[in-house]
Formats: sequence, structure tokens, C-alpha cells
Amino acid sequence: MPETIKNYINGEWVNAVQGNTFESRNPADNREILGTIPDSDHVDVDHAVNAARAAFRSWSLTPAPKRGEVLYRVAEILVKRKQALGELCCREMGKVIAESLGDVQEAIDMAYFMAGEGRRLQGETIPSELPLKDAKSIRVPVGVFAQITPWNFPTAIPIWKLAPALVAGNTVVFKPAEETPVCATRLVEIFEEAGLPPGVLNLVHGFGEKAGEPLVRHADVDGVSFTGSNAVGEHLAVICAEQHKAFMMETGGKNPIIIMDDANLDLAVEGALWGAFGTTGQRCTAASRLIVHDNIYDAFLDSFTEKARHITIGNGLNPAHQMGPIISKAQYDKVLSYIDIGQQDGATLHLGGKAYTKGECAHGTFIEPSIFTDVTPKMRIAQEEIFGPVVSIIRVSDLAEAIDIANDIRYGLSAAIYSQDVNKTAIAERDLDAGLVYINASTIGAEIQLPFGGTKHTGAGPREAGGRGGALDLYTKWKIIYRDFSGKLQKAQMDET
Ligand code: UN1
Repeated sequence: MPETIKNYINGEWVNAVQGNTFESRNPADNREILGTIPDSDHVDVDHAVNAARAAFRSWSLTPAPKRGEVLYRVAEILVKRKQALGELCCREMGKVIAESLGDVQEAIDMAYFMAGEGRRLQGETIPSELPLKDAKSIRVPVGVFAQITPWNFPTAIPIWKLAPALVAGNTVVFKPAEETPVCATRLVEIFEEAGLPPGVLNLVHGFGEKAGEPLVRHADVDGVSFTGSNAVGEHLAVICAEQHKAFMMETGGKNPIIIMDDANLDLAVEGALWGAFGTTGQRCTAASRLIVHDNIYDAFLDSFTEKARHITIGNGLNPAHQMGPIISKAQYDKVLSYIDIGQQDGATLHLGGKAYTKGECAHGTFIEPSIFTDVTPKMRIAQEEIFGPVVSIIRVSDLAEAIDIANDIRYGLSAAIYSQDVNKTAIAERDLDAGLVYINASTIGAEIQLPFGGTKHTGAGPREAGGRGGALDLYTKWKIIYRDFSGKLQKAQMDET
């Protein structure tokens, strides 16, 4: 029997008011239904926002270190449940168990990190230009936040958003991806268990048009944090601009790895495999373009292809499997259509390119690791985000050409270079236009204590993760306090002292 999942509003677990539901299924085996999920609409959203609004004053006045202590307890519970949450992530999202456990670990890291922010959250004291007067800046919470999260990191990304929002004193309505609602529910249960007061965090399940958009548009929502597609993000950005809402979006990537002729070849091959096929290519940080120097091209391609051919595909709960399924039939169709587009545009399908349906995999949405060669930089497969196990290899003859091609896309999330020449890596570090640059490492593996996000069409607004310079810049606004204790009228810019 699939579990009956509920919304969480004002500390109560409730069905959607209209009583409609949808199912969450295992993408590795679509016969397995993980839960029956409330298909919420604007009425449920309204209840959740009202609860968040009502809880805001008292939560914002709770001392930040106390708010941080709730997150500390969340982290402790996540540690205890890591295995169970990892297995659930694997069943609901499909990524292999080692990566699913990594997803939970990233959530743990963030919960501990933001718990500590409860004892920092500092502003500055700055000298006044006048005597007997002082000045300081303090961070204050923004208000009620709508947080809309993707399915590809069903544990980590919700905590990336929830932990900084809550420690900063905001209240939240959380609308998780419709593909991974059971994972989201387990997380909210943990916040409840950790002692978060009713109304501070509310969970509304459902789909973008019926639940997500009314949430973003709601007059009582002060800020929106969205991770997902560019199309949706850009649509929400317009709404938030019109309504003067705090906003951040983290959207697409088309991340390159440059492999120079002086690279450590084995290391570069390993990094390229991990970047291209880790998480079945379903990371916004996935490496979908390999920009390879002419002199090392054949050796690289041989080794890379050989290893990609041996990647084991299947249900991620089996630790022998290295690559799991594509999240949904819609994504699966999209990835296969890009494989057609690549061939129509004249690239050579060098490996893979087909659905993988052996044995039990016939019940899931699996695609083989797929490699395109003879790719030119302007082809659609080299420009557009595919979000699947498809990588394009582009041949170059020097570093300047490699960097130009790396930057010649609308995105700028992550970029990497493999080279043992310190001068070349320093130039790449300077010139790669991306929010994250990796030297002799793959495009994936960002750590939560540093800001995460990118340039150009990859996102807008403050960065995710990190502390100051990152998420806290979204979840707090500055208030500047001037205090005059001279007992007389002093005029800035005019009084001679
Ligand atoms: C994402 O793909 O949306 O660096 C996030 C990484 C992970 C986060 C990825 N730590 O790949």
C-alpha cells in the first residue's frame, strides 16, 4: 500500500482541501508507488501562507541562537536517519545509493552550518562622521518565503533553502518538486520533531501551475527562492519583479571541462566520467561539454569511451550499479530527443544513444551513457541543457580557443580545467565565466560553506548556500541604525566638527 502523504499547515498534517491526489513512483521501477500525494491548489496555498504570516512575528523575535538550535537538532536527526533517507532518495529520485547518501550528507552539512549562523548573523558597526553618534547595520528577516525545490537533490536543496531562511527568522511555505514529495515530507517531519513551532514551516505539495504559481503570486509572500528550469524561473522572476519580492533563482548549466594536452590523463578521464554520467547527468553542475586538446584527443577519447561503456546501469539500491534512471518519462523523452537532434545536426553518436531496457530496467526510464564526437560549439547539443547522460566532445588546439568555447554559452554555473601547468590553470581561473571554477577536479562537488550559483542565464539574485555573500543575503535585509546621543540636532554632511 502506498503511503498517504499530507500537506503540513500550521503544525497539522492535512489533505488538500479539494481532496485530489497524484502518485509518486520509483523511476527505476514504475510499478512501485511510494506515496499518494495531495494535489494542492490556491486554497491550500492560501492556508499555508496565512499560517506562515501568523507565525512570523514570534519566530522573528525568537533569538537567532535559539533558532539555530532547532537546526542543530534537525542535523542530529538527519545524521541518525541518514541511511533511511538515502534509501528513500534512491527509490524516489533514482540516483544510486552512494550518491543518495551524499545528498543527505549535504543536507546535514548545511543544517549544522546554518545552526552556527544563529550565533553569527552579524552586521557591522561603522564610525559616524559626527561626535556623540554611532551607526550600525543589522540583518533582519524578510518575512514569509516561498521555496520551490527541484527533484534532483530531494534532500540537500530543500535544506539549502530551509536552513538559512529559518535561522534568519523567516517563515516558509515549501513547495517541493512533484517528483520527490515523500523525501520532502520526511524532512518536514524532522523539523517538527526538532521543535519548530507550528506555522513556521508549512509544506504544500503539488504542481507548478496549480500550487507553485499561486504561492509565488500570493500577496502575503515576501520572498521567493526557486531552483529549476529557466523557463519557469524567468516566468517567476517577472512576477517577483512586478510585486517587489525578494527573489533568487538557480536554473540551467552547460558546464565544460577543458582537458589540456599536459593533463594527467587518467585523472581527467575519471573527472569527465563523474561529471558527465554521475547522477545520470541530472545535476545542474553536470559536465555536458568536454573540450579536449588535439594532442591528447585520441588517447582521451579511447580511455573515456572504454570506461563509459562499462558503467553499470540499474536500480541504484544495488551498490554494484553506477548509474540510475532518468527521473520521469517526460525527461526521458526529452533526453532521447536531444540524441536525435545531435545526429540531425551532424554530430557523430560515438557511444550509447539508446534506452536501456535489460532485465528489470524495462520497468524504469534508463538511457545508456551517450557520447557525441565531431561536435561544433554552436550545435544545439553543445548549447542547450539536456539534463541526462549525454556528453559532447569538442576538439580544440589551444587554451585560448578552449576558454572561448567554454564561455560561449548562455549559462555560467560550473567550469573545470585539467592541466598540470600552473600558468594555464591560472589563466583559466581568471577567464572562465562561471560561478564555480574547478582546477584538476570535475564540475561537480560544490561544498555548502561557500556560495553556490552562476553567471549569465544560470541564475539571478543572491547565491545559494554559503553564509555572508551567499544565502543570508537573500533571507535577510539590511537595516541601518543611526543613534545620536549628543542631545542636540546634528546635521550630517553639514556640521563642521
Ligand atoms: C544541483 O545540481 O542542482 O556540486 C546541485 C554539486 C552538488 C550540488 C549540485 N554539491 O554537484
